[in-house]
Amino acid sequence: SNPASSRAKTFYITTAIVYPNGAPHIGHAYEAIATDTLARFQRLDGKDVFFLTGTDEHGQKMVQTAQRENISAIELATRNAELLRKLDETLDISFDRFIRTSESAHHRSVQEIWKRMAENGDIYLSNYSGWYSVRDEAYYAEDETVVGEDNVRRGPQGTPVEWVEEKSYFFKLSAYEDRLLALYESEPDFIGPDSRRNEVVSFVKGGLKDLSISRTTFDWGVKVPGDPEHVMYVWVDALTNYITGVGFPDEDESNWRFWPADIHIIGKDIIRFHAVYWPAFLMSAGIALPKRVYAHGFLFNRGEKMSKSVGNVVDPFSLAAQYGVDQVRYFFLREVPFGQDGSYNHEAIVARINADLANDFGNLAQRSLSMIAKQHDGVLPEPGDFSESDKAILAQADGMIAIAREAMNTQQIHQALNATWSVVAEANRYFAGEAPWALAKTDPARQKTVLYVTAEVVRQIAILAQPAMPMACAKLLDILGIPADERSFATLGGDVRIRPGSALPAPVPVFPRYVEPPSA
Ligand code: ME8
Repeated sequence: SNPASSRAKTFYITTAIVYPNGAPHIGHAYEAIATDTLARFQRLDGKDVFFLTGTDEHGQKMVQTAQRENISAIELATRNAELLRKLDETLDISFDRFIRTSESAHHRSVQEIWKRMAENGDIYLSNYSGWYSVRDEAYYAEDETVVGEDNVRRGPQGTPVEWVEEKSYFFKLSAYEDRLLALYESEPDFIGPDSRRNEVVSFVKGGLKDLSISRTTFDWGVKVPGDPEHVMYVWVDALTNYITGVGFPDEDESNWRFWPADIHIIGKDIIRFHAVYWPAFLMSAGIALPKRVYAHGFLFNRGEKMSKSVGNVVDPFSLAAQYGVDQVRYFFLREVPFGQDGSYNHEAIVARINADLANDFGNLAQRSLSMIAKQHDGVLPEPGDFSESDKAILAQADGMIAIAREAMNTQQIHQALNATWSVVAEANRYFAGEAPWALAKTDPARQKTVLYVTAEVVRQIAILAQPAMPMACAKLLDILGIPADERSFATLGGDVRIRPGSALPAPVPVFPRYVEPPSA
């Protein structure tokens, strides 16, 4: 037999890399949680997954913030990169590699992609003059900017722009217009969701100008090969992290097998860099293109943009501490259709915790398991023949995985959870309808079947909800007596059933209600 043919299919997924110019915020937490959920889903579904995340440490924004704080750029980057790693740890983010663009391996990788683009004839030296937003680290055409009532000229994301004139290397982006349009046409899934795809296509159809890709007014970046007076434009450096992360330029490194990436998860504000510049750089360097770029929406606190001046910046560490990690993960994933903007507030979070988790899923598990504990000495009873209602609820549970797979393959995380929670609701109706507490006296054999069927449905829900809520589901699967090596999606769909006769550990509540702390 050929060992290669039995090897699992690879799945390479990335987040955007974060500017470590401040402490990580809720938008960063949101992107990490969603990407982690997609990664965990594929792992449990049998893929060989590589999940990359990290920090984007160079550029003018970092230099300016460091100057304001009177520290060096590397000190600023290190401090905030450590905070981001701590946040990832707190939120159970299962990354395989955390990359920092200040690493020497990354400098080497970026210099190599530059050389390949130059060898292809796509880089030339000239003079740049135009508008630049330090906050977006982006160049804008004059007609993309407007002067506000405050006399400040701003770019399309609302950040101030300044006039820049300097000697600069350029990338011949204009030469890639037709090839990019052909890419969007032949690979309709390259950009998602559709609204973002349309935005990119019309931007490219509007005409592409060559892109300034080096700066000489500061030196915090990757040096241009052969011309160390220039550092590379931070986006050339940043985008390249996705190939450095799997070993570029060492194409015989074992992780290189993960390239091309299956998906880059990013926010909607940086779609242009990922869906226009990045494929053009890769085409120029002769490197395979990622299969898909998916942009999520922005989060708003009570519908308002989070900003330091408004004072509504919520610290993701305190959110996790207040509500619980799995609760926060579940809330964002279920509440916000992935790809759209979303809003969060205390009442909405508490409603999800108490309704979906404590009442619906938590109670179903707790009531059935404590009946098994008290009335059956903690041993999962042997079922009798299945009735029509048993078969109906089992069929619903068996059908979840196919629906979830389809939703997750198009990043519709909320739809996978919706489908799962509709089975939670069905299972509650089944449990209430069968009334096993009454059957204990009237028909004990039937009660055993109902408890068995309920435990099997709870098992499948808990297995399928692991990507969203890894800790809580692990705890629930522990008290269902499911061994660690029987928690993958291969056990879903009805081929495998929970085993009767096993002694279960004492049930503990997994989804407590949120109770308001007493006010001071
Ligand atoms: O853009 N809601 O870094 P970044 C949801 N370094 N997502 C948000 C958000 C919000 N309020 N605010 C930011 C950068 N994000 C670059 C990326 S990738 C090669 C380089 C998202 O720290 C944002 O859209 O400003 C991006 O995907 C990520 O957080 C990092 O943002």
